[in-house]
Amino acid sequence: MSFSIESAQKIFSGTQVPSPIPATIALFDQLSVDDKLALLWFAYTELGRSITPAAPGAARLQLAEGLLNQIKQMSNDEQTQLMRDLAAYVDTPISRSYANFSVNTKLAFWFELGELMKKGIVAPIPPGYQITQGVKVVLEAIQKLDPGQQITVLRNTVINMGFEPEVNSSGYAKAAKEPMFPRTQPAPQLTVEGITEPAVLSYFEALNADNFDAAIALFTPDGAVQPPFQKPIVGRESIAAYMRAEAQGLNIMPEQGISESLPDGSKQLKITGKVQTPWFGVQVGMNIAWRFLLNPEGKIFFVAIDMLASPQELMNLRPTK
Ligand code: 45D
Repeated sequence: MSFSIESAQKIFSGTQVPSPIPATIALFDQLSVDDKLALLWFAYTELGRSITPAAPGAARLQLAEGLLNQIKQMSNDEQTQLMRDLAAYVDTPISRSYANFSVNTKLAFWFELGELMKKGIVAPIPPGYQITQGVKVVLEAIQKLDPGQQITVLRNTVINMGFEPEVNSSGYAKAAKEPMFPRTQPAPQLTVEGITEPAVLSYFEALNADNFDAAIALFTPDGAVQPPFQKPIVGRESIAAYMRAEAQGLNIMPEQGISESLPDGSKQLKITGKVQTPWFGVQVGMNIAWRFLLNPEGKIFFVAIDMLASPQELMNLRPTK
């Protein structure tokens, strides 16, 4: 029996609702660079309030520390220029080092920069800045999203910044030593209405314990994970590297699902529920779906993680045929 990732990507496609997130990011992308920085500042002064105080401390800056010290020594004009270069993907040595940071280091870097801006150590949004119509439109689009979608927009704009000489297409190969989000609570006991498949339940339990070795053991050697709005990450090694970098400290709270057996003995499952990121803790619950394809031996060949377009979609579990 042979599966293809392409066909796996399409499972339960009839139950999916288009997400407003790419459209919002497309609006953001059209802004001028100063408008982008201003937009992020306004959005962040709202949303940033719900960043858990413990998170940035736990996500120790590591690689970003040197860069931040360099920035503190700069003049205000140089600091503004550096932020513009990052947001406009200009090829500079700093934009290149930034692009090499892991996602959590990028977020921690901006978090710290935001703190330094508030304290007046790093140049703020220029005092005479006049909000433009474009910025208003994007802010309104962001306000219409649910909180889980709002932080995703913020995150995705931040991780796209900087300059990457060549696109990193083969799995997940960022060299960075990752910041840690230590667990303060043991993994909860899970029950997922409608789901008894051991590999799937073990997958959730392993992630809730940051036990990524246990998680990848549940996959076939050619298995794949497709994160929200990304291409699949293929193979156990790449999945493990990706998860160590990006899945630490998540609270995975699957609620309900459906499971369908296919004629060849494989199974497809769709499960909906909530996920919390260590950055926002209990303050923001993201509405998420997992679409699993298991081989006849019960190993995970494919799992797509989708951000749901609306909370109503949590209930949207009608079978495909
Ligand atoms: O430019 O099953 C300033 C996987 C100035 C694994 C600023 C997963 C101007 C498998 C305002 C200072 C990982 C896929 C900038 C599941 C400026 C699996 C700063 C899913 C930039 C379930 C801005 C996990 C700042 C998921 C500081 C879905 C912005 C995780 C900070 C989602 C933004 C996590 C932050 C998300 C955003 C985290 C901290 C969406 C964090 C978002």
